[in-house]
Amino acid sequence: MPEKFYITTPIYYVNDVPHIGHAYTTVAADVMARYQRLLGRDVYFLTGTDEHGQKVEKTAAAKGVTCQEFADSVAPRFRELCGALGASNDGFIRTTEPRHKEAVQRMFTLLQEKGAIYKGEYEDWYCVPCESFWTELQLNGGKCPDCGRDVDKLKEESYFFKLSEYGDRLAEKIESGELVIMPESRKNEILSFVRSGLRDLSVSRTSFTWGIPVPGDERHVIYVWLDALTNYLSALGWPDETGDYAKYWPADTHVIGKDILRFHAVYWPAFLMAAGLPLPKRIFSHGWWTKDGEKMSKSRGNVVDPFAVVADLDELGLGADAFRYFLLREVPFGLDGDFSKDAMVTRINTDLANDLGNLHFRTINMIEKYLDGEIPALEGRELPTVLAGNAEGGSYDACWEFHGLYESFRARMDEMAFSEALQAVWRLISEANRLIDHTAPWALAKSDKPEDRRKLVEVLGVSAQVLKASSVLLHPFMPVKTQAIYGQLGHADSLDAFTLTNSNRYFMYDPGQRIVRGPAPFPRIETDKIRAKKAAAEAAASGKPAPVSKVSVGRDAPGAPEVKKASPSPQPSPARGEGAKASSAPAPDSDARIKIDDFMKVDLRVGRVLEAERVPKSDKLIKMRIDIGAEVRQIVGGIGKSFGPEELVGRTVVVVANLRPAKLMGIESQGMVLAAGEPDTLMLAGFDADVLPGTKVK
Ligand code: ME8
Repeated sequence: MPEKFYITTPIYYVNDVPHIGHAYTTVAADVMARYQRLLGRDVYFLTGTDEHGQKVEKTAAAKGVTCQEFADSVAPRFRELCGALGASNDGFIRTTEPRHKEAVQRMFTLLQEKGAIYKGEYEDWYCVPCESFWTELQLNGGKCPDCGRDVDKLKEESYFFKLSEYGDRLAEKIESGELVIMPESRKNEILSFVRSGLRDLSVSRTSFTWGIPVPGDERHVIYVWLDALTNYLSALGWPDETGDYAKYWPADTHVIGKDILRFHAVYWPAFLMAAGLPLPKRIFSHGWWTKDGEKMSKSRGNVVDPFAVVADLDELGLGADAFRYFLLREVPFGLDGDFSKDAMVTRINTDLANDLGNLHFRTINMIEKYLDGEIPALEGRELPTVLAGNAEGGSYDACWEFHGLYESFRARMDEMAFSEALQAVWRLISEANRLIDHTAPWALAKSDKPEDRRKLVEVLGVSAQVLKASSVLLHPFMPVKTQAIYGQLGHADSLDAFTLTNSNRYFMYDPGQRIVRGPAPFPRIETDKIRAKKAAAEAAASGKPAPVSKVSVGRDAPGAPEVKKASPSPQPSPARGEGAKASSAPAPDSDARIKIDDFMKVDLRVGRVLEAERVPKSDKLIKMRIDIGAEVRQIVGGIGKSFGPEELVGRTVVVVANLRPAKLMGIESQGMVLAAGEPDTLMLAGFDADVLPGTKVK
């Protein structure tokens, strides 16, 4: 029998539409659920909607609909959010469902039977939006300490839960680790709150009606938090203690935002203790997202709509996976983060399009081109010793330590340190890319020496293994894209059913496995193009002429005399003075010599080739996108007889950055790449160590 794993998100209030905060919790819980499935566990992943309470009652009244109608209109949006984000939830609970109402009423009577609830009178300060009572001392300048709004003095008959009796036991359980609260700082916060003394808690209301009635005393509705928290049980069929409840309770992890920690880490375990039910094992409280440095709110109008973000990314061929990756990579889980589109684009372009995208592109293309599409099996060779002795600079040995990677990835994932777990995989991806740079398989492929052939096979075999390892380990984060990469490595099985066991073996290939070519998984986001397109669309809508975009400035100017500058045949390097063309270089004392000032006019920059593709109907021209630090240039070069696109991607080159743009076969070239030699034996100018793109060459 596999071990079980029960994970939950909070149930979201229908009073609000889904926003990035909800998306964040759902994605984090989904990644954990998928990771646990990868480990072979029997997972139950629950999410849902919280539909009772005074706020819902007020909103529904304002809209002139019944509370149920209002809830019915909003709840499906949260269900759709799961779909849009690729969440793999096994259950979705709504608190207006009969199964939930029955469970909440049973919880209430059970607490009464155990003597944990008594009737009394309540008088305190009440915050309507937060649905919380506050003592005089807790108020912040007379306002609600949570939301800062006005509070009202309320007195009402109420049922109370004897929370004050559970403080010591609760603190013990938290201290002993029986109930884990993460991160550590949050645990300390809760411990000091518990130790400061707990007051009995009002668990019923008579001031509104939209809730679950107290059994036998229907003037009271059950406190919305007792109602809401019970969803974690009702979704498993409790009070029936067989079936899913027997299988999955207690929860292994409740994922929540820091705003609702106290309800989960104090009230919920106290209710469960009083009811004689087992406590959840772990509560992880994550941080808060702001937008461009500001708190998100409807009134500010800066709420990030996750549906819109996913739709935009879908249009770019990236889908929800890129959003999921960004959310969990950008901010260490547990800390606060700030959302901006620029940060998201940078993250996606750097990590996904460049690093992982390059490894994918080069591996697939080179195996196809040099090894006839067959993935090397590297059979009988131990991973850690593959290529031993061929290391240059000793940096890429780490590449083979799948075992080490697996251990550190697991350790990070187990503690929900998603960003760090991703960084562990990215170290491997970078090592593999560096390995390709150092060993230059495109050069090895041209050699007749048997040791070069062996090296070629090993480099590409290892690249394929790294790509496979990455697609498996990253599957919980990017389920769609990793499946696509995995499929291109010739696997027909679903990664959803893949089980990781503690062995290196599954990253190895058996002979005969073949590449199945497919589209690039992570197209680069061209912000310039998007802006231009948007401006054109806006202009079209307003009937005005489209503004000249940054991308198109001066490009298509008719008659611009610059064809020569972006000549498809780069000039030979004067420094080397080799070859037929070099012999036509001016004599040293000729008047044609230039002054240093003239040379300094040429802006030479270090560039890194991000993408490369052949220009259709040309055997010579290659269109590249080259990162030159401040921007990405499209450059068309006449180097196609010497290099294939896969040999160029990832290469560091020298770019003439201040040439006027020119068109080659109708395609704009915004600079020139330096190379030397004849068209079919060109060598690219480069450096003997890594240099950052954008660095000036002088
Ligand atoms: O609190 N950044 O529901 P809710 C990060 N119904 N996460 C955020 C966020 C932000 N800016 N805003 C919201 C409730 N969240 C109750 C829960 S559970 C028994 C009842 C996330 O719709 C975060 O997970 O207000 C937070 O805990 C949750 O949404 C609150 O959702």
